[in-house]
Amino acid sequence: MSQALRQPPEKIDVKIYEEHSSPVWWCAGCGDFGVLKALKIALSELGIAPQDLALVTGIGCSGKIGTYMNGNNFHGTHGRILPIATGVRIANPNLTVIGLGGDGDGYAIGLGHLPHTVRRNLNITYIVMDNQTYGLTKGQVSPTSDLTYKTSTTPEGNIEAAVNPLAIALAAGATFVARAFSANQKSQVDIMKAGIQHEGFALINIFSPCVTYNKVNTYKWFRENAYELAAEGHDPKNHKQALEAAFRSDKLPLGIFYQIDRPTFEAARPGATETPMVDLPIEGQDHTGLLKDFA
Ligand SMILES: Cc1ncc(C[n+]2csc(CCOP(=O)(O)OP(=O)(O)O)c2C)c(N)n1
Ligand code: SF4
Ligand SMILES: [Mg+2]
Repeated sequence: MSQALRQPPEKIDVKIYEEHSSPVWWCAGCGDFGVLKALKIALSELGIAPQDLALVTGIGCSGKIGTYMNGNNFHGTHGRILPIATGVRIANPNLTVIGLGGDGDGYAIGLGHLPHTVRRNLNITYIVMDNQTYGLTKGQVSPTSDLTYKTSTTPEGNIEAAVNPLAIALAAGATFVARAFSANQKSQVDIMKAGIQHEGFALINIFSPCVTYNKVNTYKWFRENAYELAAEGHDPKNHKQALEAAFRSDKLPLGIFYQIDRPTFEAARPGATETPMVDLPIEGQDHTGLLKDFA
């Protein structure tokens, strides 16, 4: 359905996302708290109830977010958020599918999945909580760590150039690419709402400081080095401008870099309008071969 024809959503009480959640074990001050809060607000404002949500989470401090809120949570294996989210989305297109994980999960072991999920343009929102380190395993270097960043595995400083996930997504044919900062609640909520409502794959990279291990990319550092793209008249339909913003390194732009319409995988797939896989009867299908191979 086009955005114009959609009925305005009915807001849901944000407290509903706090029901059935487990105690939060993040360090005090962790940037992921800001992401969790913004996500709950975005979902409540969009009127998406927990039972209509599929949260596919990775392994890392960030990946715990799925157990800290109410919704259907698939806590997968490290680096496999996108293939799992793809399966969920294809099997049940009635769910709002949101992938959530870290920079290590998504841009190291899981990086190979990113361009392929991007070019498929499935209706999935992928939120990466980017703290430029491996938080859960005690602060090793990550694919988005700055050059010279010192860790237990890079005692003399990181000598590898960081990956540029936004540029990778843009080059692969992304229809929605954005970046937020976990301490900026209002703009983060707006970006999340736009990404979730976007018809297609949305990559949202969120700077989410690790206060325990990353002593370089701190809240103060982001406040001094990040700025809002919208303030300089950025056109989110302009691919060249989006790429230029993605490659900017003297200052870090925040906001929606790029958003265009392109048919989703679901819409382009023959038979997409037929009964979703999840509603097909299981009787009459022969799974003995599969069971023999995997059970
Ligand atoms: C296949 C596999 N390899 C390695 C690990 C160990 N491991 C767990 S979390 C993690 C990295 C976490 O970093 P990130 O994804 O950035 O999440 P953060 O903790 O920073 O939020 C690693 C390497 C694992 N669990 N599984
Ligand atoms: S180690 Fe870092 S990323 Fe993990 S909970 Fe603590 S502050 Fe957050
Ligand atoms: Mg990380």
